[in-house]
Amino acid sequence: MLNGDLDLTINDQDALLVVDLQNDFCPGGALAVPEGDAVVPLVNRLAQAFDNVLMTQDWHPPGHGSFASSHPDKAPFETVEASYGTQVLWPDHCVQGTEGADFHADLELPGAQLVLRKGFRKQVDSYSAFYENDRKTPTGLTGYLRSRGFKRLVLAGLATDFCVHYSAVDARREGFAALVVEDACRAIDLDGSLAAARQAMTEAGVGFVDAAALGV
Ligand code: VGL
Ligand code: ZN
Repeated sequence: MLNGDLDLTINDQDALLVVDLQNDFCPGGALAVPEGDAVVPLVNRLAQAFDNVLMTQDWHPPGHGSFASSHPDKAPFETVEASYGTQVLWPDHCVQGTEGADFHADLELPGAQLVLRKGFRKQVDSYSAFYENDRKTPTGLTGYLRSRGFKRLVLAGLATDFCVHYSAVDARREGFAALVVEDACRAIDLDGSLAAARQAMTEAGVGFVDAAALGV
């Protein structure tokens, strides 16, 4: 682990963003991330080290355009050309109001200050907590973080190569420092997506640490 000149001291201008720690992304769920549930105890401990904890919740209407079931003759993990570009098709997951969309039962973030729901527009997916997959429609997170005076986003959760990746890169694009706590994330790793995500995050100036480096 190369920490370079990363600031490893957590301060009140840092926000911890806990990404999509929901049942459907955990073993037994509809879009299970290998070992997705394994990060929950570490995320709980991390949260205690931060004054500010924010969460995202993947939150799709039934029949969402990112579901393979919405496309005749398509199977999960194939792709489709959406109006905004290539979209991976997923098993139905995180449908609004279902148990699969609930947060993992062992997640203990009583002080979380924001739950940002994303992916609620039927025809547009949203990996990033900042911009939907058309890369144009904002979620409002930039304004929230700016008006609260945050300077850095520290990311944990699921999945490293999709929602964590896009959120971290967009945080940089919006002018925030971004730090991914690698051992508090797990990846889907579809066709080399983890390696590609690491490279994209590195090029965007995202830092990587393990929780221990932050004293957790
Ligand atoms: C995610 C695929 C589809 C994620 C969400 O949270 O990384 N991945 N929806
Ligand atoms: Zn989703």
